[in-house]
Amino acid sequence: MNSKVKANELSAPTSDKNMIKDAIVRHLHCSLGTDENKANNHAWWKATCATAQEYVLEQLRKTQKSHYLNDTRAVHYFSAEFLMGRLMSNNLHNLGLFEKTDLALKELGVNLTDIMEEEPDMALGNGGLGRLAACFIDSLATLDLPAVGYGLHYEHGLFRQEIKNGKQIERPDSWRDYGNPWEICRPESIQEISLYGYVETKYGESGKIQKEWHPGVIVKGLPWDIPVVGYGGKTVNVLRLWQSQASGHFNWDVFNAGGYVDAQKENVQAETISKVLYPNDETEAGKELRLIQQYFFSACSLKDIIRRYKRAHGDDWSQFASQVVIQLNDTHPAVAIPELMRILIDRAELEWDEAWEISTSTFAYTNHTLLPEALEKWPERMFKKILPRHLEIIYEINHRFMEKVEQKWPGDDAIKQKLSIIEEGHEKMVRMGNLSVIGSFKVNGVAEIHSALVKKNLFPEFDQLWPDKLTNVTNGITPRRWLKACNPKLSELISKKVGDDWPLHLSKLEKLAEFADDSAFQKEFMAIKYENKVALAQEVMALTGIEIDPNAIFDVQIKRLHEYKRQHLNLLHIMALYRRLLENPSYEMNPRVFLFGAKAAPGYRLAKDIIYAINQVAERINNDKRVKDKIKVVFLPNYRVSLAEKMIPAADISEQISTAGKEASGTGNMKLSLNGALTVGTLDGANIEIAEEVGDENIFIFGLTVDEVHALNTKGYNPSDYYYKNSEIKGVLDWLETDYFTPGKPGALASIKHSLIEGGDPYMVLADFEAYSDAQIAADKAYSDKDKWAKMAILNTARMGKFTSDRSIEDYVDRVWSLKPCDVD
Ligand code: 26Q
Repeated sequence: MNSKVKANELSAPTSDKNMIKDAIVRHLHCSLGTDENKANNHAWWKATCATAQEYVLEQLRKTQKSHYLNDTRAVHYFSAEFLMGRLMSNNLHNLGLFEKTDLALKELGVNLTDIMEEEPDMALGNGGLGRLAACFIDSLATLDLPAVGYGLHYEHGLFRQEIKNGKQIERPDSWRDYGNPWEICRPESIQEISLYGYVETKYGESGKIQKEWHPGVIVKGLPWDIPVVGYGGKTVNVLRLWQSQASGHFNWDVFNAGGYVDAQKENVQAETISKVLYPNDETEAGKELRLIQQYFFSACSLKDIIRRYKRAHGDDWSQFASQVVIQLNDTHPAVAIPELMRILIDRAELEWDEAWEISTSTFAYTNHTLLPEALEKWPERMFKKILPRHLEIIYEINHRFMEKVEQKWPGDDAIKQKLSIIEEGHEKMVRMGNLSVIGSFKVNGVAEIHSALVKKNLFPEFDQLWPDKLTNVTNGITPRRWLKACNPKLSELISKKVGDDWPLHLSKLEKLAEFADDSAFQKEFMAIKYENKVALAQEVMALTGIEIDPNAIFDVQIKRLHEYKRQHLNLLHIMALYRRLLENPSYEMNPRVFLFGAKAAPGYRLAKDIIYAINQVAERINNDKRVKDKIKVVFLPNYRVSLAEKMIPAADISEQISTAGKEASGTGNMKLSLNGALTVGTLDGANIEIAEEVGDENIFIFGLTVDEVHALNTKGYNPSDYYYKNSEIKGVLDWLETDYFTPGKPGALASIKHSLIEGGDPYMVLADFEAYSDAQIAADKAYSDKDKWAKMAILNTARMGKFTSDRSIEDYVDRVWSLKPCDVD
């Protein structure tokens, strides 16, 4: 997009505090059947949401009218996950109603920040990929781009984590138990989709082969719309989430065979489809229900898009690809590719080539991982059972593609094997990554290094076949949620210095650099950090009973638990510091609080062991008087978007310590740096671009590079070398085998040592340990110089402009989508 984000004057809605006040009271009375005296916080929250929703729905109506009248091209963001978090604060900020609502409630004797706590997180995602989708739809609406988010209306989002005796327990998440005030049910747009059954081959009049799929089951998809409010409150797009229901079609065959109860059972199964979000758990891979989920929401969404297209264009398919672009968020919705082909060929009766041209001009695919074990594959047998016609189409796509490969590399069977959608082996598998690349017109990675590795290592032959297909769009985050809403004090200070349009034009933060050396500004900046730390300390006390000192360094590692993210590297370093303090009570270091937030996939044993180890080490250190509070370790349970919003503004240090080449991008790294935390990180994912922006002097980079990791692997990596050569490494690893941290249970933490020694340390924790320890010493030294630290923190905030998700979306518009904004009003 050439036009920069337009100066989207905060169109203060023509409402004032008194109207809001009246509306809240009206909703207490008329929607909730209570009154100002009886209402509890939950009722106040609901009434306030309903009030905001009045403004939201008015803009939604205008937006939809405007998109319809202009017959605009739109992007359809297909994602199995949208990690929306709470909506009230964000919607009020984006509508420009936050202050007015705050005042209105104050006059009613109610505190807005208190009632915000009533809102459950909408946790319909695992982590980065799901939150990215949420940031992107915020930016799309903010940039007035016609867009629809499509996903699943899970009854239960990501599990709620409890910690019992140091261990993770999973509990069901119930985000809609008392009703969700933002979502709108749309029974008028129900879709029906088919599953199972068989394919009949028929011969048409002209001798043309026709395929007819006779499904075994039909399931209904009921859409729920969540309005997505752009900043400035003009465009309101929708996030449409599908709930599965049993279709009214009674299965008479089953009934007549005497299986009345079985026929009912089918109803239960239909409703299971959207019951629960799968945690990203490799041990759970290949589950039938997960493939059904993917097909269910992809097929419902495609039908919805086609219904809307036909309303304007009838049976003329020639304009489809110029009106519709579909972005596949990873391979999770890739089955949409054969589904569109099926509709075009079996239903619209187009010729293959025409259908393929339309289809491959419609889809684009974002890759989020290089880890081979995370690339989606489905057993061919399972595919055939659930989607028999789609498997046939996939074979046809593959057959035609193999001819192309033969032309390019005649006689080269190794390349054919590698590029084939079908993986041969004792069990044939359908490779969703290959299908996605072959079926899309663009493929992007999510950070420069990641996209380079996608080209070089993951899909090099595809890059040779289609040199313009693979591209990069570096991830971003919405500054509305991740600075303005979550860090109001810093936001106010920033607005005083650079003006108040930085949430729309994040590069305006650059101006803060002029004040980086200004000691008065440094004091103000760090005073806000301190206040945020005080607030977090209160939260930590309430959640864990652990007392932490806001004067200590707050060192934060918050992300899903995975070996490649190396929470255990952080832990081993904490143990090493503890050891140094015990051996030398005058060991010099600034007091530091290590804060963790992480969920482990329920079946990921070592990840759960690492959580347990963090909690056991915390227990021992926090209660050891000899430490004199120089180290505190806190594991905050149930890390989620709303907890991130409290931790990020209070962080001094951001831990971004993945093995180089493993973290595709990271987005937490951007959020923390934007809020003035300094990164201790490897040259991985977007850390590299963050370092480029903030400058090497304002970040603590350490460890092996991608090339060095590769070289060490080639040479042969032997973790025992580090164990025997570095007495500190040996000390802490051996410590894990004692009962020092698990009284009475020696060996309870041994699995971590074993994974690093006998297990071969696949993520090179030991190889990076010393460099990490040195980086931490450098960070500690820097913190001792208060002015220097303040300057570095300010420069981090000042130089994060690149990482607004508005920029990411503009890159998608330029490099992938070719979209135009559509004015509303
Ligand atoms: C797969 C199969 C079965 C069940 C679940 C899954 C599954 C679910 C979610 C697999 C992966 C995910 C999520 C992946 C993810 O969050 N990736 C992250 O995406 C971010 C946004 O691009 C990046 O910043 C991170 O680097 C990347 O790890």
